[in-house]
Amino acid sequence: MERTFLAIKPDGVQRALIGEIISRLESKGFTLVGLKLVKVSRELAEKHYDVHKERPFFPGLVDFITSGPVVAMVWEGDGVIASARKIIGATNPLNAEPGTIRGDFGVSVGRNLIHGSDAPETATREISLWFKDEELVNWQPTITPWLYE
Ligand code: RTP
Ligand code: MG
Repeated sequence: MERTFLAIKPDGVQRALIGEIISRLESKGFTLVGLKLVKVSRELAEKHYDVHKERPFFPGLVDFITSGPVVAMVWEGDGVIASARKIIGATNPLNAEPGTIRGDFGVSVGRNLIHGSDAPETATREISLWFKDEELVNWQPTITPWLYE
């Protein structure tokens, strides 16, 4: 089954939205297979956002991601990469639909609460960047037959 990397950014942690955010993914029917609270190093932040390193917002983004604890997660399920991006909503919370995490809780692009991998290749890369193999748990919830045919 497909896996994605999601991270609740320092603003989501500071605003006490960890439970709310996890709850949305959990009740959708996705399975949490990796979870930890991380004080992100500059090296990890720069690697994670490597694709944006030439962009003007890159230094501020790295400062922000390293400014406080981040909740790093791996979620599993059919189509979880694209579906999690929908649940998260558009990058700028002012453009994100109500009902999405960013649409319901955010007002600014630089404080958009959560990261989600945007494609299978980035999901694979980000999962291995943030987690060791032994930190991921292979399990299936007993409700699986009630989620999938
Ligand atoms: P993310 O990678 O954090 O999940 O966000 P995303 O895919 O929706 O957006 P992306 O284009 O990958 O941008 C990464 C993060 O950079 C910040 N950003 N700031 N000031 C700006 O114009 C600007 N543009 C992007 C955002 O925090 C965005 O989440
Ligand atoms: Mg992105």
